[in-house]
Amino acid sequence: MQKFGKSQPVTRVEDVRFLLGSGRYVDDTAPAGALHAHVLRSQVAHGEIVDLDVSAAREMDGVHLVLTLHDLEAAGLDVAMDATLVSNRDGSEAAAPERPILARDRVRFVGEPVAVVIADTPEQARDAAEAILLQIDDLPVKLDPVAGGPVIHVEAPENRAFDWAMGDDAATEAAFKSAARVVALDIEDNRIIVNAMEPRACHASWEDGRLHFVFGGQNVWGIKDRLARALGVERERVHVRIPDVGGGFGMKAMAYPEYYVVAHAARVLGTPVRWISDRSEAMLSDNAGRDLTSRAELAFDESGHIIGYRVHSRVNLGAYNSQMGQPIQTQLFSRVLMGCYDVQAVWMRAEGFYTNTTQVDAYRGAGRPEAIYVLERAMDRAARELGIDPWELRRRNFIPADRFPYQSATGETYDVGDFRKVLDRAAAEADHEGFATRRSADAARGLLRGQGLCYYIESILGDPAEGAKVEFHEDGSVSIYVGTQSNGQGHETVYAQFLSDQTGIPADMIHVVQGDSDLIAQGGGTGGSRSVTTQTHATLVTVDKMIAAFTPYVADKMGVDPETVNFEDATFRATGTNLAPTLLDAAEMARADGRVDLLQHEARATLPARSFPNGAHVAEVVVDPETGSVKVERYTVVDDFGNLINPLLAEGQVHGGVAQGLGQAITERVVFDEDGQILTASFMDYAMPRAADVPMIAFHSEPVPSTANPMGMKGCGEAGTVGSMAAVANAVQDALWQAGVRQADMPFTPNRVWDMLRHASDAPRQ
Ligand code: SMO
Repeated sequence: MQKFGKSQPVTRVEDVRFLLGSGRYVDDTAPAGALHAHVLRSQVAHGEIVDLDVSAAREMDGVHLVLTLHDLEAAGLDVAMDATLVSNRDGSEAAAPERPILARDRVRFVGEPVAVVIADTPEQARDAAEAILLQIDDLPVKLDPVAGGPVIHVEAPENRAFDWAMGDDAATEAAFKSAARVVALDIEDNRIIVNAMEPRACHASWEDGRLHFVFGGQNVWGIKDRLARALGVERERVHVRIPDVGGGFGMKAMAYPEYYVVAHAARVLGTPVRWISDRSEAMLSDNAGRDLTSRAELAFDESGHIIGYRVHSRVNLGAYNSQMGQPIQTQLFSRVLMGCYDVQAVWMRAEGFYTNTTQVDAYRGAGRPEAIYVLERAMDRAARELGIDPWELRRRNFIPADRFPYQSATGETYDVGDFRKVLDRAAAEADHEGFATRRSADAARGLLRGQGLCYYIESILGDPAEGAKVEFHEDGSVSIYVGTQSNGQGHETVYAQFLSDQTGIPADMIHVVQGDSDLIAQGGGTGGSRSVTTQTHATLVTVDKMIAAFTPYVADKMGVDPETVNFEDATFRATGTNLAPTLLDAAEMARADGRVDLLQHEARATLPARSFPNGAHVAEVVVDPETGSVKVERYTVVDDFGNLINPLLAEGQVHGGVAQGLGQAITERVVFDEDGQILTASFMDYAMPRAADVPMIAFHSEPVPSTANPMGMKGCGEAGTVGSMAAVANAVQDALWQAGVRQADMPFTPNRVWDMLRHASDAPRQ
């Protein structure tokens, strides 16, 4: 069954709903009469709670309940939030200090939840929260993520959560010893706030001893398990739903304290309870992204071939281990440590530190953008220091197309790739040759133009297994139940399109069902660019099973031997009969015959291996040295995503991903004052990229079909972010190099760029 050639740029069916304002997000789905929760948060970054008195708040108008950690523990909740840990390089375990649902004795960041008020109206809840007496004795604040400083957790006396390493230390050391040239660079990867359009929200109600919990997330089953465990109820008694989601980006993949408290409050009160974060609250309490500094070293032989690579990162985890905080800048970073280059002597070390800041966790790409950012910034620096053209340096070190499958130094099996072909296409599409002319034209006007290249690779992550169920309804429509979760990416369109391609069932007759733990028993959710590949794989296996199940039935109807029946061009056919039923026809007959077993088909399937999206991003920026302003003027992407179901939606994913990486590079920055107060907790102070900041992004596909799955797909959800940070930053560094700037770190806001230029004015020019 080879029908993947049907790649069509179908527009998104769900956009009608979203663009007309008829999307139904979490807060739109709260039951009438639900009470409102408001969270009292710490206003200091570090301190001992010496008094927490909620008695006045409990007496306020409209207040039904006020909860502190003490109340949760008295009710028997398991209040310790879980986190995945890594091992230290000496074999010991990483630090695992408790992260309680609400603060216990101490607060460790501004925005940490301390108590929750449940009242009739949001205003009453907020007023009552202000009536809570919370007295905190300040402690010294630690913001700089290096060892030492005031101790945040006794479990980590140096504030070091982990000291993790991977690779071949001895071989890498030997490579550096024998190197003709070594290039080193320190690189900052700035903290960002995720800023989903829809802030985090949830509501909970209990009926007949069952919890019905609705939230904005990326997976219903993970939170189902967590709520069951924390609240001490059987799994079967927890029902989780996710309605429309206004952006997840990894930030919404994780559990948060509010979810447990709202579920518990609804149980205590016997009334539905709802909570929605406001914007500044989100900026204080949502998991942040990135926030690490790295030293990268590349060892070269005399011909410009890399013979060794070493990275040492210092990672700011924030105040607590978030759910995936530890693995991201360690294990996930290491997956693509050496990118697309043929180097085996590699070593990385990552130290994670606690600070009095909001916890840091997954942000679109989760470790892969960070790794590629370090590598591709270092490659550009190496090209300069070695006097080799940056495009040529990459070509020279690429894993050649005839070397696949390729075992990477960090244990990944890259299935296929043709990096040189993709890069050549990028040179043509970006008019690389014309750059020198454009640069001279700008120079004549006193402007600095720079070009930046990033060649990225990423691996799809998450559970390689996924399930699908197809159900035929009486009205002739079909439902497909999926275990992945759209956060706005267009899954409804793509999954219907794929099932239609495989079966001939018209796409507009197919309804995609997602995000309901009562309707779908198991699933992997969305994250790590896994959705389309795992979900279509499960669909493919389900369709095969469905056709096999229908074949004997249809053969019987046709009066032919089942061996002679083929499913082709959307119909069952056999020689010796004029009957050629479609699947919908066959389902209708089966229903009439009472063959209910033929009306539902389901299967789970596990991807045989991971696939590796890769591609080239080329950015051109213009810097005005008078003002420090940076304009991204041209942006070209050539991606190898393997086979595409819907090139239009893949392009949309790239546009969104590039906008996020570009935002981090030129506008977004989290600033703390010396007391640990976030100075950028509103859109007045935190600059998201706007339409005028983002140029038209030219997207091209240069597919080398993956051999790791039957669809030949590679995944595309995070790739735009992975490639864009280094492309934009390399372009800015290229522009500023002409003015003597030798250390250019994101974000390239006008003020920072102007400062870089001012401080470079005495530096020798090249
Ligand atoms: S940052 Mo993602 O949801 O793997």
